[in-house]
Amino acid sequence: MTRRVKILVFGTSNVGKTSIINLLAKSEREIGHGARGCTFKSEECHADFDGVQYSFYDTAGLNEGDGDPTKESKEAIEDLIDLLAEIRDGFHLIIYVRRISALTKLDKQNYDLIKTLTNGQIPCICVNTGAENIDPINKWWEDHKNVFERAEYNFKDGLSVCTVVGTKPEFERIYKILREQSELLLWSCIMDNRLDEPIAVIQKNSEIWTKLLTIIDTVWNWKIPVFNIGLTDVTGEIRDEVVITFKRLLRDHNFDDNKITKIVNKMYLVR
Ligand SMILES: Nc1nc2c(ncn2[C@@H]2O[C@H](COP(=O)(O)OP(=O)(O)OP(=O)(O)O)[C@@H](O)[C@H]2O)c(=O)[nH]1
Ligand SMILES: [Mg+2]
Repeated sequence: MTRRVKILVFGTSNVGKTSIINLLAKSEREIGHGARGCTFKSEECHADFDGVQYSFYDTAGLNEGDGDPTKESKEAIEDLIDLLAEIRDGFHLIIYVRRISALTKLDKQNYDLIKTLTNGQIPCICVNTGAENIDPINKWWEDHKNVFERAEYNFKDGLSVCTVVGTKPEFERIYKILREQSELLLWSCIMDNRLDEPIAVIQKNSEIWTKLLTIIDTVWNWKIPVFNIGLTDVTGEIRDEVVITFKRLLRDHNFDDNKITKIVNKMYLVR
């Protein structure tokens, strides 16, 4: 068993990713109050439970692409790339966070994105926030998990929880109890489903390119030409060509030259 269990917390903006980490790590990181995203940079947050040390990686929310990525969505994807490149050993578990609601296209896009990135190898649990009116709290997941299965999600497990903090003492009295129940459910689900050893997200070979293009395509709906070559065995020359094309694509989407160099170097240097 490795020393620190690493958990990637992923999902669209404003669904409660930071709130979940605050609950588990007993931290007070800033949470969102409006329509705008709140976490813009991935952050590592430590927690201990049952004698085991955990690192949670809070990510910036990824939102639906409309072909015209905003500054925030560009930064979110760059930041995710940085994080994946940095955490070379990989992760023991992914927590996919969403708010209780009907499944949307965006849910599926984000799920497919994380599945593609991880080759489907790292177990992923689905945590649905906003269960304050459900009794018992996990009933929503129990009642709806087959909906996810039918829609071809492949979660190892899931939960419905409440992670909100009350803004008034009379609200907080109730929310506190619900958060305590949620915390126990979360830890038990994490312990049941995490790997003993991490799996690296980005492997040594240049499959990274195909993955990265898939990410960009998924997140921003960019129209990106498919490279029909065996990217796992590309020679230096072809690889250089891929890099040139990739740089051009980033430039077309108004990334400045420093950022482009930074991203390309990051991708190239991974392992
Ligand atoms: N009703 C309800 N609101 C919640 C729950 N969990 C979080 N929230 C609220 O949802 C809003 C967003 O929470 P955050 O934890 O900042 O969400 P996030 O996913 O980290 O958001 P970004 O960093 O912007 O991607 C805040 O106003 C929270 O109070 C919950 O279980 N129930
Ligand atoms: Mg956040």
